[in-house]
Amino acid sequence: MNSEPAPADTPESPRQGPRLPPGQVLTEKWPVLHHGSVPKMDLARWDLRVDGLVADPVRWTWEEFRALPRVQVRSDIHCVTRWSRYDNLWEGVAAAEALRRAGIKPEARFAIVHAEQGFTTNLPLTALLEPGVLLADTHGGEPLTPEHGWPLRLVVPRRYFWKSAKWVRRIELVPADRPGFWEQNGYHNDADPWREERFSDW
Ligand SMILES: Nc1nc2c(c(=O)[nH]1)N[C@H]1C(S)=C(S)[C@@H](COP(=O)(O)O)O[C@H]1N2
Ligand SMILES: [Mo]
Repeated sequence: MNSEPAPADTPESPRQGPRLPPGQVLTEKWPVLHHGSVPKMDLARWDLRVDGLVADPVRWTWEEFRALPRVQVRSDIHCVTRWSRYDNLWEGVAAAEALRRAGIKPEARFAIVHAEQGFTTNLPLTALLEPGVLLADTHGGEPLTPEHGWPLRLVVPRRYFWKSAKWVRRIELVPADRPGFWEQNGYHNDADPWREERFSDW
């Protein structure tokens, strides 16, 4: 397992190559895929936490989260089940902005993203800090629908879409990598679509 992000993954050296990753088929539909059921959610009880290896663990209510500085990002979706969907317009809060507010400790190397019902996914901290990675609450100018992650999902454009956790509630910064739900169930730890990192070898 390679814990260092590849040099080509850094914003300083954007990936050169085709827009459509190998083995993918373009679609204009937006399939719904997840394990388990769509959670019922009461916004009055919703919160988002950033904790673990941070100086000041934060907990935002929905109102507080909505008051954070916002960004718009247009990005492509690449699902491991071989569909890709171009030009998705997301709006929300940059993951880097949210983490910065909690004060990232130098020992933090990985992030465990926690969603409703115990779902998790893991990413190198550097992957979460890349431009274009955001905590999104709208898609195409409309609030997310429940099945696509309302009220809030992570969007990580440069990884297969299972890393883009729906119904996100917590980002935990940790010193060492820890495979998440799909990563424990046969999916690749790194999930780079241009390297076709679909499934793990173990
Ligand atoms: N909380 C949660 N998020 C999840 C999943 C899940 O099972 N639970 N599945 C992932 C997978 S495998 C995919 S392909 C995408 C699908 O997102 P979509 O339904 O919006 O297309 O969500 C990802 N996020
Ligand atoms: Mo998936």
